[in-house]
Amino acid sequence: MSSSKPEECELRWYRVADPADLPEGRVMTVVAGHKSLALTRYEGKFNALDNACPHQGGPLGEGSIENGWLRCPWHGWDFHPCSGDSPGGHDDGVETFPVEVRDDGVYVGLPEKQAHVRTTSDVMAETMINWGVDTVFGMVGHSNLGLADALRRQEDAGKLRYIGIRHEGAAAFAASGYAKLTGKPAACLTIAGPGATNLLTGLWDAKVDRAPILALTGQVDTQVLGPGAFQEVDLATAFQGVAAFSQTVLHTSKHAELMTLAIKNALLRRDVAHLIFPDEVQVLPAEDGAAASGPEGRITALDTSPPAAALDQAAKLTSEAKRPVFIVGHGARFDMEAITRLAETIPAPVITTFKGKGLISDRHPLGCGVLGRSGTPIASWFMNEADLLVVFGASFSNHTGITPKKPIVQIDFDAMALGKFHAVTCPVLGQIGVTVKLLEERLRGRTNAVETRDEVAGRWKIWREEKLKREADDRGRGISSAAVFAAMTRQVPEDAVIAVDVGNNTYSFGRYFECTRQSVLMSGYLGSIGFGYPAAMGAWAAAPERATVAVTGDGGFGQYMGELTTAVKYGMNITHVLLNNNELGKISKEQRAGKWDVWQTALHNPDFAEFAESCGALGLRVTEKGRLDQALQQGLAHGGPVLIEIMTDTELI
Ligand SMILES: Cc1ncc(C[n+]2csc(CCOP(=O)(O)OP(=O)(O)O)c2C)c(N)n1
Ligand SMILES: [Mg+2]
Repeated sequence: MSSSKPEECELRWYRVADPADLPEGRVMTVVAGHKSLALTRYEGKFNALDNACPHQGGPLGEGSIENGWLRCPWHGWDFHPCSGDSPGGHDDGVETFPVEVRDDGVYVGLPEKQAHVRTTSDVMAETMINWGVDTVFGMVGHSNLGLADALRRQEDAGKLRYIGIRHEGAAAFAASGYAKLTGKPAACLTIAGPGATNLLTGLWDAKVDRAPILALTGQVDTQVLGPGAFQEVDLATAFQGVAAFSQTVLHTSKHAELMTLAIKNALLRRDVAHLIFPDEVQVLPAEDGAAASGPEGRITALDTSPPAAALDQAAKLTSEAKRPVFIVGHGARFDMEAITRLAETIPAPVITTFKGKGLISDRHPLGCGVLGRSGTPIASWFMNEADLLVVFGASFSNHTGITPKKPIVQIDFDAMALGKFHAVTCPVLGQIGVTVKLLEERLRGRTNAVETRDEVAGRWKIWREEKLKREADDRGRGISSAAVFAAMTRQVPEDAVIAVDVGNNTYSFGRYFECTRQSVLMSGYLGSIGFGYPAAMGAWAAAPERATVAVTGDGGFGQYMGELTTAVKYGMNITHVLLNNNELGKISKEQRAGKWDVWQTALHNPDFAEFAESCGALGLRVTEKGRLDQALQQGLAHGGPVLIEIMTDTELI
């Protein structure tokens, strides 16, 4: 081994097999460092050949030695098992590497690894990091390996976190949950074709709820783009509807610039940005000195003030109103301190939309809970009694049902959101926190508002008495939803992030769970079942220090059950509360309401708690109301993934 030949000095030796592993006349695959090799034993000699057939990359180690030739398993081309030469003197043989049989095994010598040459993918990954996009949910595979390697380098450098999911749909929901919580984009990584199309539902969820998201999809080589190669889907067209920005990365692209533009589009338009990476472009060496890009000089502060006239009118209307009521939506989630202070000085009761649930504590003397179909009678009472609605960052969905019959001051940072479904009295364009402060200055305590705190307390008293009655309901067919969410109200920590799904379980959560300062994430406008669990994974990635809770039904969780293994793999501290009524309960209810037959809504379920255990999580099953608090306490204290399966009555919602 200690040879004086210079080329041998540059070899690094790897032990790849035991001689007994490979009988005479056979071939096997071995790996030396990062290199895959076909190890043959022929005429008493061990030989190491490049494992990739030069024609289509067929794995020669999976071939066979027939009549003195090593045969490629994919297309039957032959190579000499020792020299790697082709028959008939063709020049398409495979490379061979030196082999030594030592006392402790068979060794292969490979040239010392070359220093990594920075690629276009590296430049783009560095740009992502510069923008703070440091979390990626995805699945590695054939057509994204060059880009994946660049992400791996960032992860090795401690600058990025990668979470390998089991279905790309979960990657998009996780990134959507991440963005709904933080306002910042995470990225999803997929292969071409099926991996990319699997993203679409979660991307639509993010888009229609105005959450920024970055989709990075592989693609076949540009050389074969068009005729329909394996896993080729015209991704630009497939993503056209969902992506505000969708570009293919080319050899000639300005790579850093493309990534910066994609992230800017995601962030500023609160939408989906998509980059398509043909296979070979991912590993192109970057130009000498190619600089990564970043946010410096590319983005402005967004704390814009409203026009003075709009502010004057808003202040006049607010100061004159006797019963002004505030309604806050998801868009106001980062400005609640200012809004709550203003509500206290006026005083104005504060209602939230369903997506805004928890933005004001249900214990706050002016907090009235959720308005609309998933809401409380307190909220609807105060809206109906109001003589002015001041609406912050809400989108006026018909689920919320903000009445167009009252005078409305609408404050939003998105001009398109103002007067979205119907005219409002006073549309105000400005960053919400800034606008609220200016409004406060204009008002200077001038208010005609009546004191409503006692009325708020009185309405809560009536509603809480009603909730207690519903908690006590028991038909012997499972626990009532009111009891489940009363126990959750008692047990879930104040700083928790709660990701909910879609279904009767979700409506009941809206109605019965009382928030203090928890953050609630949901699939609002798309209303996709399956969102809850992967969104909780996204929330955990964004804020692992907070307790993370998922609330789903049995139907919704059925779509992404595999992700429980992801939660176990990454040690995600997620407490999953699963309301099992063995039914697509919301659909049965709709069928009944529409006078249809109740048809095909019954579900055949596994024992979810046992399933959780088999995944390596903690699984708890609750069949009695009296066990709810203890199970929640145990689950929340566990510190890792927990599934609490609660057997619920499908009618007690
Ligand atoms: C992806 C998707 N498919 C179908 C639906 C229609 N849908 C809404 S709720 C629901 C039933 C959900 O059942 P489950 O999760 O058990 O909740 P439950 O109503 O029983 O509490 C279905 C199928 C949907 N919203 N999203
Ligand atoms: Mg159900």
